[in-house]
Amino acid sequence: MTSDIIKKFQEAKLLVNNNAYSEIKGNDDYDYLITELIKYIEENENDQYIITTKTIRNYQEHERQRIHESIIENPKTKEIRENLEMPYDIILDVTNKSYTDGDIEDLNKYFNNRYEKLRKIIEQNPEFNKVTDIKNTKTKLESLDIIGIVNSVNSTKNGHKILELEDPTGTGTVLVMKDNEDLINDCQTILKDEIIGIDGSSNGNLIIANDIVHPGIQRQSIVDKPMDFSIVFISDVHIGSKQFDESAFNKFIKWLNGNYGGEDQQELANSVKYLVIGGDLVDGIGVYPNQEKELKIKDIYEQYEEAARLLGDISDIPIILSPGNHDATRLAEPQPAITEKYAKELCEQKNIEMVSNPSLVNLDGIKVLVYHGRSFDDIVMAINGYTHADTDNMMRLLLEKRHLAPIYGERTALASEFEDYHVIEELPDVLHTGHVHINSYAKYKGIHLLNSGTFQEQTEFQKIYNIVPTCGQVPILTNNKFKLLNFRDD
Ligand code: D5M
Ligand code: FE
Ligand code: ZN
Repeated sequence: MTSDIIKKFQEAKLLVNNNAYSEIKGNDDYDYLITELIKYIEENENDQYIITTKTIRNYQEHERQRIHESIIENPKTKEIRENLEMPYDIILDVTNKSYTDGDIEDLNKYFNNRYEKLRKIIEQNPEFNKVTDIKNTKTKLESLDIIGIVNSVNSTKNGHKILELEDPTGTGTVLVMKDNEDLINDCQTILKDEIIGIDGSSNGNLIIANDIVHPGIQRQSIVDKPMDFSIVFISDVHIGSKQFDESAFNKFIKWLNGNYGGEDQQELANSVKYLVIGGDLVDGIGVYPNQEKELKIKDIYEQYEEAARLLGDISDIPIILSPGNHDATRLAEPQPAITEKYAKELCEQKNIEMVSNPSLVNLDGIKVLVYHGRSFDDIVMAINGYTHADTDNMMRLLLEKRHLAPIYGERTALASEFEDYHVIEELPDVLHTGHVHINSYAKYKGIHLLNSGTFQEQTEFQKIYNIVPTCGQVPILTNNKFKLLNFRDD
């Protein structure tokens, strides 16, 4: 039986050898590939009549070159950018600050540091300054303020809530009465290991809560910082994955270079001064069981080479590149920046600034806190009714808790450093996250909360979890306004 593949080539007076046949047959969309191959041969290798794997390589290289040429920067965009100043500085990067060898002593130091940093922030609350040590709450006290780390949150059979709090002097049990609806509601989103303040009284045994105080945001009047340019945010590109949507990514770069979309879109592209990448640039290897089957590029070095080839077309705006859980760096957070060991070409690209996860950067006056967002997995597990699509709510919570990954010891591996770098000490203008592959935008107390989605189509794993990614949609902050561009055809 002659296969339809062979037939199609025969019609074009072409033969196909065994290796090329197997390769074509293994392609998800071989009809398209055959049509393209025939076209390529007619136009470029007219003297050939046998298709070999070399012909396929030649075709692929030719395609790459064609796409590359259509992507190269528009002269107008180039001229505009040459006249723009693009100053930036890294306010917080933990890459070379990591000293842990992971013993228990470090863990105590780590939690003490978390406690001290957040206590200072809670104490800035004007109604909260005379803090009682928890060890001194075992007598009757009409009024007290304590600050502690949450060891546990439980419900009683009568519908009250019991919080176990700990400070460096001891532990205490806090009762939240069920008729205090606001507080009971607040308890729904309190997480293990976060730091809170309690305003209340003590009956000598239990502390009765009047109010729960979060570190939160004390800013009184919030005004947008001046911004007459645009910042583009992406993450979760997953280069190397079979599901990486290269066509959408190429269109994105083409747009960034002023060569895609209408006049408005070109104008928008011309105003872009920075690109921030929030992790999972590549798909990595061995990140989850059986990942091999989902990989188009099975070698980590080659994945970063491919990333360098794709990002190489963005040549004259600074790219801030922070890692995620699929990147080749320590998995435990804070994750040091990706290094030359795995990503030589990217590190050599002069407009790429490798930073840690998390990190805080100042882009011409706009402070961006970049955090990949692994802790969302833990928050989704811990809070009833939250899904991976609720990043705007989860980002609000993180800001109220002033901590990027409150829960210790679950899916988010946290290195027990001497210092807790996930505490949000300095408030940003933008909190940029990724990881969930679903974009979102909200503004909260003057801070832009932005999740940048993905360039990876739905994977088998995500099907099981019913995670529907927003693939190829790119958020942009332009003059303090949010815009979303779609680079998918469908
Ligand atoms: O994450 C891709 C998506 O999969 C994102 O929505 C989070 C989700 N995800 C990743 N790991 C887990 C685990 N362990 N449990 C539940 N959901 C998860 P990515 O980091 O790109 O693989
Ligand atoms: Fe991802
Ligand atoms: Zn991720």
